Amino acid sequence: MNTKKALIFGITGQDGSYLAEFLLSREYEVHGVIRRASTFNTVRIDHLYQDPHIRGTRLFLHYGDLTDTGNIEKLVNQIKPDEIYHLGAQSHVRVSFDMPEYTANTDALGTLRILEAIKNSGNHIKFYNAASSEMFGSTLPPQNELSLFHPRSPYAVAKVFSFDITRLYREAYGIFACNGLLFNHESPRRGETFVTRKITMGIARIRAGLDKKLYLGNLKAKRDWGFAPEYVEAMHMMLCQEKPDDYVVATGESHSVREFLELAFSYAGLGDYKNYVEIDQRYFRPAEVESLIGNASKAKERLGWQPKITCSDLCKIMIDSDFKNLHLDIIGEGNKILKEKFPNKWWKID
Ligand code: NAP
Ligand code: F7E
Repeated sequence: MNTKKALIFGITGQDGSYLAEFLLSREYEVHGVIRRASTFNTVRIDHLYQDPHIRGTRLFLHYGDLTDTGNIEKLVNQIKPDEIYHLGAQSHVRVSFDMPEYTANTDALGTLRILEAIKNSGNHIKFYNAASSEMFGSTLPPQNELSLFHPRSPYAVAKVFSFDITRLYREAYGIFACNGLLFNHESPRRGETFVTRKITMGIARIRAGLDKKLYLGNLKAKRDWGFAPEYVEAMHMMLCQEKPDDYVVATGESHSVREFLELAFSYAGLGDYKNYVEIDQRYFRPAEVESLIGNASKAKERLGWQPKITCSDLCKIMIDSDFKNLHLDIIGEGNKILKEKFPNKWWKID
């Protein structure tokens, strides 16, 4: 059998970890780029790690960084992947206001560096770029592939560059390059400072008696929240098409942060969130994206992609997981939903 090789930038992140698991389940050889850090940053992929000395190992990790052109060129030339999934980014919107230059270097120029490496290699490599619904910014919902970009953060501006440069390399050099315009997607592996995970973890900590309050920013903002394992399958589907293209991936359902809070506190049996939540100005952004609702009709028609998990399901899945992490009795509806909706799931339940 001819094993396909994938190279993942951002393999240690939420999406990278699920994508690696998915591709390994499809018999791929998976190479991932990790950053050197003084503490271990591989916690999301530790369950996938295989000793490279063992025969048949299909997961390989390489040190690298999106700001290091020579390293990227070397990895692309040495590994000779069939597919590259570019999921690496400084992905926190609020932090991008504190570190705009670093965010642009990593998220915008990082994409260009990979595309140049692909072009210069002369190899036929399919490329997936993680664009973002944040690029729509203040464009009114629902948003689809034809909606205007009006970015509202240094992160979103950098992603607009990454989107445009990916499309340009497709049109100018014939590279099989796709942009996924993914709306927010969450999971038990979501970074702990993004709002859904901050809420589900905060609730678990309150239930465990570790915290009394949860401090948040703008509760009015609306997001289209989906389930990350379903979204990484869409990335792979894009690279399996005959022609490269750009796709919105979303649920089409939108909720405010306040609604997510109400769902979460009610499921956890804590009652009114107002008894626990306080507003802290530090979590507001200099410019906000008020409302995102994705129209994923194109992904449905052309890729056959359709999500199964609703926002309420997601909230239950994440709370069950965070209760388990703190050794609390879990409520169990989230785990039941996972079993019912994914009898053949390919990822480890956290
Ligand atoms: P994430 O959990 O924050 O993971 C980001 C990954 O990028 C991590 O592996 C991180 O490494 C790596 N990284 C950061 N800076 C890097 C650098 N300078 N060089 C190399 N690697 C670097 O993000 P995610 O939620 O999985 O999202 C994956 C991608 O999709 C990102 O590009 C994000 O912007 C985009 N996106 C996400 C969503 C969403 O809702 N999740 C929606 C649309 C688009 P460390 O682990 O070492 O930090
Ligand atoms: O914020 C509000 C905040 O940080 C969602 C990234 O994956 O998705 C993500 O970006 C909303 C915003 O996600 C807090 O103001 C209120 O309106 O969870 P978030 P995000 O900014 O939408 C997109 C698609 C990406 O591409 C990004 O990489 O929640 N909010 N209070 C808060 N947000 C945070 N983080 N913390 C709060 O305390």
